[in-house]
Amino acid sequence: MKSPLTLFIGNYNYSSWSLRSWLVLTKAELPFDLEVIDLDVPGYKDRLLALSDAGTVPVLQVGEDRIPDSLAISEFAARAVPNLWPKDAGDRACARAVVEKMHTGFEALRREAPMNLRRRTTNGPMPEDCLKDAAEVEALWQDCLSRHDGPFLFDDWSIADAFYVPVATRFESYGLPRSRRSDIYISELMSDPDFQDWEAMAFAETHIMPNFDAVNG
Ligand SMILES: N[C@@H](CCC(=O)N[C@@H](CS)C(=O)NCC(=O)O)C(=O)O
Repeated sequence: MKSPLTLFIGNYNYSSWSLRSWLVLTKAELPFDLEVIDLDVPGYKDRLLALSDAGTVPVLQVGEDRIPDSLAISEFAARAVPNLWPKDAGDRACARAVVEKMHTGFEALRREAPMNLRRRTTNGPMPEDCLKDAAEVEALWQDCLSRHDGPFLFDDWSIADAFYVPVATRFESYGLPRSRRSDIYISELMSDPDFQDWEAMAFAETHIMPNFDAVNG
């Protein structure tokens, strides 16, 4: 039977915003159908623009309505499953702030180290502005982790962790320097069975985006 929810995503290997929404819906245990749209192939933008004015994925179809944007999709899921955000009001506010920081910031890290799950490179030092962003991410993780017992940013898994999973993969893909504490957190995120399911789909997928594969190559 067709589910009332359909999540439209980009390629498993490259689409970090899709991964975030997929993880949130998966953790919420909300049943949903999935449609993958190959990015950067002829006609792909028209397909995206037919789904939303933004012309981006992810998009969640809910009956007749469509929700574009990973954060809006996360908020939709959290209305059905409130414990996707931390219970404590202060923690919940902080979690929203760190999600917002990821949603709008760390531009150099996103540009210079795009998510590319199949990628493993140690080709020399990454650009200075990218390393600066990575250090800022680490400081943010350190701050959250030091105020909680772990293993996640706000103790139990939350939307905040979903937003930093693609960042954790960038540390792995581009060999970004990190502290022991960050390394433990990254390992925690990478060993999550749901993430591993997604990663397996990325490894099985054959679509290639040469421009992304060439960044800092
Ligand atoms: N703010 C949006 C960003 C979405 C976004 O930029 N998605 C990328 C894929 S990860 C995309 O659709 N790109 C379309 C394109 O490259 O034309 C969100 O949080 O969902």
